[in-house]
Amino acid sequence: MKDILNAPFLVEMVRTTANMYQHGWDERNGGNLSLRLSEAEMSEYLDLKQVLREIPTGFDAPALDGMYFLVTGTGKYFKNVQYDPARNLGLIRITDSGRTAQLLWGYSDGGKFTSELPAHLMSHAARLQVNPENKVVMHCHPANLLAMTYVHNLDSRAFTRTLWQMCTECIVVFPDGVNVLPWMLCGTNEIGVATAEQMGTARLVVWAQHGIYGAGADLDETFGLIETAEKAAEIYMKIAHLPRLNTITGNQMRQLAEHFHVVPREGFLV
Ligand code: 2HA
Ligand code: ZN
Repeated sequence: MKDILNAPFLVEMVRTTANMYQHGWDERNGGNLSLRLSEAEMSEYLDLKQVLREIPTGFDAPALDGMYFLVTGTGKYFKNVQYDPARNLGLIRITDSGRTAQLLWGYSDGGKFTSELPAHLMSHAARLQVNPENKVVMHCHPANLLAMTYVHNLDSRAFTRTLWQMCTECIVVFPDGVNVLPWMLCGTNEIGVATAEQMGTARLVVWAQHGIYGAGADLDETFGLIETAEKAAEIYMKIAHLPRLNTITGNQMRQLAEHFHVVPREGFLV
């Protein structure tokens, strides 16, 4: 077997968590990340028949039975993933209608997956229905998006329109917009269900006064999605208290959508 620490998916996961930390999105144990893997990707690195431990998940996710995920560990710091991936990450196979996670690698100090596993797995299931290529669910605490949830109307359409107005590229990068959830208790099945429901119509879901969830086909794309929304929120927080003399108009956004062949979320532009 080849060394899993050299597997492209693991290298990319480590680089992404380090990068997220460096962006200030994942203080202390903040944030969590899951990457769906195929058997083919892992077969050179792991004996998939070797189950180290079985860990109950506490919820149902029948659509994910038999799927594999590389997931950050509960209580672990993104800052440290690069120094000890086997301690801070775990590779699990979902079985038993989603009720059990079979640990195949990682969580080497006896740990387990993130407390936000419900939001991750339910979001994976929701995004897979929209896009079978979806592989990533990413959660973090970017400062400007968080700040914005204290001073901006939390209506998803209003929030999206403001972000779209802040940088020309926004409507092209996330034409589906962002959905915003009011403050809810984190780490629960309830916030998982609510997040997954919102993931049906957008790849970005803001948790008011907490952070953001992003979903995408790979780590790079999902990182870029959150990075773009966070940049827009940064502009907003720089200008919100100043008189606005100029903006990106609806007509200009329509030109962008047409030119870059994207379809803005129904009803959000008008
Ligand atoms: O502890 O970010 O939402 C990690 C979190 C919880
Ligand atoms: Zn969080």
